[in-house]
Formats: sequence, structure tokens, C-alpha cells
Amino acid sequence: MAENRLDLNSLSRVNLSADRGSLVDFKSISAGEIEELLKQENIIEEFRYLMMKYECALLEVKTKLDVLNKELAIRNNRNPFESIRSRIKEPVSIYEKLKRKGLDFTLDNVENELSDIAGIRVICSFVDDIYMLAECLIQQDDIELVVQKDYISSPKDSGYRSLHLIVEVPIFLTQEKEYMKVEVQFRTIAMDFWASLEHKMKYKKDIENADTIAEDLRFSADLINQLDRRMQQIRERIDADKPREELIQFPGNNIDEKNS
Ligand code: 0O2
Repeated sequence: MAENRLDLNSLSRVNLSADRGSLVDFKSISAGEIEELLKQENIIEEFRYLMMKYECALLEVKTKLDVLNKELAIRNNRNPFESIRSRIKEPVSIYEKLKRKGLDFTLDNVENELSDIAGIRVICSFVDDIYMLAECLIQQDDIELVVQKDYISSPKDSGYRSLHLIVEVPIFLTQEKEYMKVEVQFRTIAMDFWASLEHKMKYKKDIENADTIAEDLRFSADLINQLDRRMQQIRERIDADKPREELIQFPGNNIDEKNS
């Protein structure tokens, strides 16, 4: 696959000045231009095939999480996560990320240098559910933990908090079994609210008072952290007061409604 190489310098007609360190909300290349490039290099089919494998890996991990959610909902009388979202990274975002890392847009680099082509975001109510779910997932014998980044215990300077797992999961195709990487981000509802707002600001062009907003965001991240901890303590007190029989729930007892 080494010869499947797209030279970024050949894209001179495209605006390649996007530096993701600065506040920009434009893309340096369009989806159409990426498609054109893949066609020119005769790797469009290989690229599609690779994306299909990531999609399969996404399905595998998402199903595992859905299964855990159903089982734990019955065992603990609450759903460990509120919602789950998954996506395959857009070709334009793949291109941008490789460029940010100073790498060419090659199939090898897509596969070996990026870990979040397949991404799942799991939104939990409570921080302890995040760790419990992550543990249950990585304990499964067909899951290989590649790396765990705990931005909850060690938040980023921006204030960003989440638990990231990069895992490898096998997919079974007609002719082969292959391990594919999937990034799973676990966050509380409050952390997700914060990250969405901060993401908007990060990629917005010409924003006024960016420094003050960044400062406010860091302050809000601390408040959110305190709130998450307080909510968990309240839940623990409520759980401790519950008579045992109230904690037992049987299948069909509106588990799905709680998730909707
Ligand atoms: P997008 O547009 O969300 O997909 P690495 O090479 O693995 O060390 P990487 O992949 O940047 O570098 O790892 P990291 O730092 O774990 O970030 C992966 C993803 O986490 C990002 O993907 C974001 O989705 C999210 N993330 C990380 N830091 C922040 C942050 O400060 N704020 C927000 N809102 N999200 C963050 P992408 O591809 O950068 O972006």
C-alpha cells in the first residue's frame, strides 16, 4: 500500500493554509476535491473498502455497549449510559487531521496514524458509570485495549474532560478476520455539554474575546466537575436509602423508555 500516496503539495489550487491551532471554521479542501484526488490516485475503491471495515468495527463495539447497557439496567436499576452516538470520520476531517500531524493522505497513514476513524461517544449520567462501563468493555476477551487516555482525572489545559479508549476489535469478513481500531469517548452529560460548546468556539473564525471565553470555559469546566461529583454523591445517598426489593427490576419494565 506504500505507493498509494497523495502528495499534499499537488493540491496547490486548494487553500492549504488552515492551521487548526488557530480559530478557523473553514475546511482547507472540499469533499468533492478529496473524492477527485482518490479517483486520480486510483484508490477510491480501496478507501471505501477501508471505511466499510471501520463501519463494521463500529457496529461490533456499539453492540457490545448496548448489550452492557441492557444487562446493567436490570442489575443496577438504572441505565449506565443515557445515549450513544457513533460516526465514521469524514474524508475531509481525515485529510485535515493527517495534515495537522504533518502526514500525507495515504491509506497507510489513515490506517496506522489515526485512531479515531471509527468513533463512539457514550454519554453517562454519572462519573462512576463511565469507569464501570469502560472496565466491562476492555475485559471482554475479543477486545484489545490499545491506549486509555483519562482526561477526567487529568483534564486538558482547555478544561476538556472525557475518558478515551482506543480499542481493537475483530471483524469477520468473507475471506478474513481483521482487527480494527475504534475510539470510544465516555463523558457525562455535563462534560458533553461543555465539549460541544468549546468545540464550536475552537473552530469558529475571527471570534472576539477568545481569551476571555477560553478562561470562562476553563472556569465552567471546574464547576461542571464539582456538579458531576455532587450529583454522584446524591445518587449514592438515594441508592443507600432504597429498600433492596425496589432495586430489582425485571425485563420489560420500560427499560427502553428510560433510554429514549
Ligand atoms: P473532532 O473534530 O472532534 O473529530 P493523538 O494523536 O491520538 O494523541 P488526538 O487524536 O487529537 O491525538 O487525541 P485526543 O487528544 O485524545 O483527541 C481526540 C478527540 O477528542 C478529538 O478529535 C475531539 O473529538 C476530542 N477532544 C480532544 N481534546 C478536546 C478539547 O480540548 N475540546 C473538545 N471539544 N474536544 C476535544 P479531533 O479529531 O481533534 O476532533
